[in-house]
Amino acid sequence: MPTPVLLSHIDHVGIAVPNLEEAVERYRAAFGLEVVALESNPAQGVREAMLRLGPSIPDADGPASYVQLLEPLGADTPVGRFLARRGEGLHHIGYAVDDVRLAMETLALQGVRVLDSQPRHGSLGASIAFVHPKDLSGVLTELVQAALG
Ligand code: V0V
Ligand code: CO
Repeated sequence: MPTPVLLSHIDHVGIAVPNLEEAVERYRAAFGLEVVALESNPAQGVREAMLRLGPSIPDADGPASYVQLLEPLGADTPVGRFLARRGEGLHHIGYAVDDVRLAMETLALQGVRVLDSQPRHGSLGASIAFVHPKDLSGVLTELVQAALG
């Protein structure tokens, strides 16, 4: 059976940075982007800012997408290790899915390594799961099911 289309659009690009406030200011100055959410996620080891692109009226012209700036909460975290190894830069791509559990199961059946056994809590109330970069052409990939409403 062919795989159903699982990804609807790019929800966010995650960028690893050593200093969140400096990065927010740089993106604000460069592009005029504004922070719509600033959150700490201890389970993921990050403090992060979501900067919204696209329509100023959400959903008027399609779904919004975001730049997600990520500062590690410590050296021994995914983003902390990434910064030490590679320096700041593109860390992951988050794709919007309608059903994160269906996407996780569909990938697992193909032997693609889904890093989470259950959906986890993500920014803006989303349910998220990560997929190993080595199984997707070197790109750490996040499945994002947006919060309802
Ligand atoms: C590591 N590698 C990467 C990578 N991080 N490749 C591409 N993109 C990345 N971001 C490569 C690394 O170069 C190594 O390849 C190999 O993977 C193992 O690296 P490692 O140093 O052992 O790294 P670890 O221990 O951090 O493990 C890597 C994984 C880990 C991807 C398994 O970072 C992870 O579980 N990440 C998922 C959670 C996460 O990233 N959370 C932060 C974002 P070579 O050199 O051996 O070839 S939180 C978020 O986005 C939220 C909350 C949200 O959107 O709502
Ligand atoms: Co993310």
